[in-house]
Amino acid sequence: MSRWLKLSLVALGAGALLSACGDDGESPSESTTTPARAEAQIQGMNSSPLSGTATFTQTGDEVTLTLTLEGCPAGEHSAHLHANKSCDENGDAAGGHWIPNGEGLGSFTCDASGQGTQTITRPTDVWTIGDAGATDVTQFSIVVHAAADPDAGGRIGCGLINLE
Ligand SMILES: [Cu+2]
Repeated sequence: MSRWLKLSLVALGAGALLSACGDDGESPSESTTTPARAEAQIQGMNSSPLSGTATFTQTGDEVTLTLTLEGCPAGEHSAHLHANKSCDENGDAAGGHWIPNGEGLGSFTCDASGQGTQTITRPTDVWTIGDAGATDVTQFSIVVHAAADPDAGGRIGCGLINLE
């Protein structure tokens, strides 16, 4: 979080410098805005004690997802972006995968203390944050499964991806 803040401040500083040096020829351009950020609070589904956070941050032309879980059954799990932005009905309302047969976030392991993390980076061709385009992750949900891919098993966690 503090690293993010630092980066943002640096970006702001650079922006200020640029505008200070530039002549005002270029209208208030798309002001190389503060990089977008989105977050999902993962809640346990189907009586799982799982909880956690999925954070998407954009740096340049890449978006990085950091998934941090607690209360996660020890062993291998998988997660995906699902097409519907809903976690109703124990996560079933999230529907199928966004991008059929795709947008798996890989398999990862939760340790004996119930903690697990996964970090994935995709180019902005695939993921964007809050631009309302077809690749905008804030129109989806993230679902954590009981087992690893490809037979991911039941839905033990779900969160709605919201713009921060
Ligand atoms: Cu899934």
